[in-house]
Amino acid sequence: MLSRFLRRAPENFLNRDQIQAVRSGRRGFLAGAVAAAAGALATDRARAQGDPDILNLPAHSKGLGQPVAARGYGVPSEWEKNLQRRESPGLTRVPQSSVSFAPLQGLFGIITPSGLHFERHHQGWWDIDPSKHRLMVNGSDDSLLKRPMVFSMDELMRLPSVSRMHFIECGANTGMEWGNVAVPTVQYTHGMLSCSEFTGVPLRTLLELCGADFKRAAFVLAEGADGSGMTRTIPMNMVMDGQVLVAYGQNGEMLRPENGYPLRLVVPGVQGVSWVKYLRRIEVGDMPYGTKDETIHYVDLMPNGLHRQYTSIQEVKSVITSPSGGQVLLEKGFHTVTGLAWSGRGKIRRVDVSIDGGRNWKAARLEGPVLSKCLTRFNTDFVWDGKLAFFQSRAVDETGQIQPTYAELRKVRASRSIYHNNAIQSWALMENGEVGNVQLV
Ligand SMILES: Nc1nc2c(c(=O)[nH]1)N[C@H]1C(S)=C(S)[C@@H](COP(=O)(O)O)O[C@H]1N2
Ligand SMILES: [Mo]
Repeated sequence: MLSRFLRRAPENFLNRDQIQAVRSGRRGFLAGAVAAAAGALATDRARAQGDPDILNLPAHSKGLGQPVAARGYGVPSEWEKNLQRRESPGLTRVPQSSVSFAPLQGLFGIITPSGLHFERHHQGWWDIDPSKHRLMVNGSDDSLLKRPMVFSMDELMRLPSVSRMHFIECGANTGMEWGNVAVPTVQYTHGMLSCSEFTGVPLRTLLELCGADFKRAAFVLAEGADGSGMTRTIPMNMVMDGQVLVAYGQNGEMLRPENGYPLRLVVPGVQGVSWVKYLRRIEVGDMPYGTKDETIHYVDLMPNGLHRQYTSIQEVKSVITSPSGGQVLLEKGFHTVTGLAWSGRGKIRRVDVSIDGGRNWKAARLEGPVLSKCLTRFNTDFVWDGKLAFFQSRAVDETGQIQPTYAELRKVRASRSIYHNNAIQSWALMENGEVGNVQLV
């Protein structure tokens, strides 16, 4: 139950007076919850002896519950209503070309429930009739691919499938932080990030079926069926190792419409824009295509004034999701600090956590499983003495890449970027228990 108080969304902030009321009124309750969870505090005897919530039998212990299959498709508890994808009003100009952020502050483990998966649409989402959906595979000329083919969903789903757990992160995730505007919560700083088990057919299998000339074909173009004209170039070497999937499954069921139903590309480790949704065409070519979304969007303005295009790998990154901005620690004493780490280059090797703004670091526990190009959950112990603290996490991946500080990142990238920010995030824990977004220089 302690997490109930820690994991409050911004819409539900308490003001200082309310926090004080909670502190004085429910002290015993909170202390007991911590003791049960962590075994770190003595049980509050007075509470155990006098709390009506344990002494009185509630209605649900005395009557009949809901009938079986009252809901054909299950939904979360009424009590969890506040955990929602949310839009940032400041970012939304047109509701069809927008983002909803995943509520990272309230999630456990590494899988994002499909209904909370972030959404990024350039032209709105569709619920496409799968019986009418087709995938065409062709070559930019006939010598690059011998047998152009058109697949129905049924034909694709009869082919041998694989299931893999991977994160997807929009290249613009954490973009506002370049400008140090102190976005209030982790939902809005890092919530263009999700992780699912995806099921589908390796793109390589389809290209083999169609007789692609793998010696000359160096790139593929992926095209979506929505009006955004979402097309991206993907290097053939990524396809050849079998990791790129033409996916129809997400967390054990079909993709959600918002996430590309009935077919999307999965490009592990690569920024979200390459994971083309409503996938309708793959073209094999011998050079990069230079489409709209790789020339005017998702490019990085470098310090020397040049634009960097075709950035694709999402570099090693991590963030503490609890405690994080907008949450309030109601009690001194034991707390668990937890967060997520990921790298587009492979597995997470280590995550260090600092509570003093990066002066001292301690290796966190990796909860496991630790998978390649997948979110990794970490946690560590924290005993709060009521003083100001600065939380940071720093991830290291299996290739030895270390997550940079803002000072290090800005040295290489300057500060006019929007995209590809993997800097170490800092949260300040104030003496009144409130946690806020800060950048330390
Ligand atoms: N067809 C199509 N594919 C698309 C997009 C889109 O608007 N249309 N958005 C891209 C972007 S920018 C991102 S970050 C991811 C987001 O995937 P999600 O909405 O499933 O989270 O999808 C990518 N694929
Ligand atoms: Mo994106």
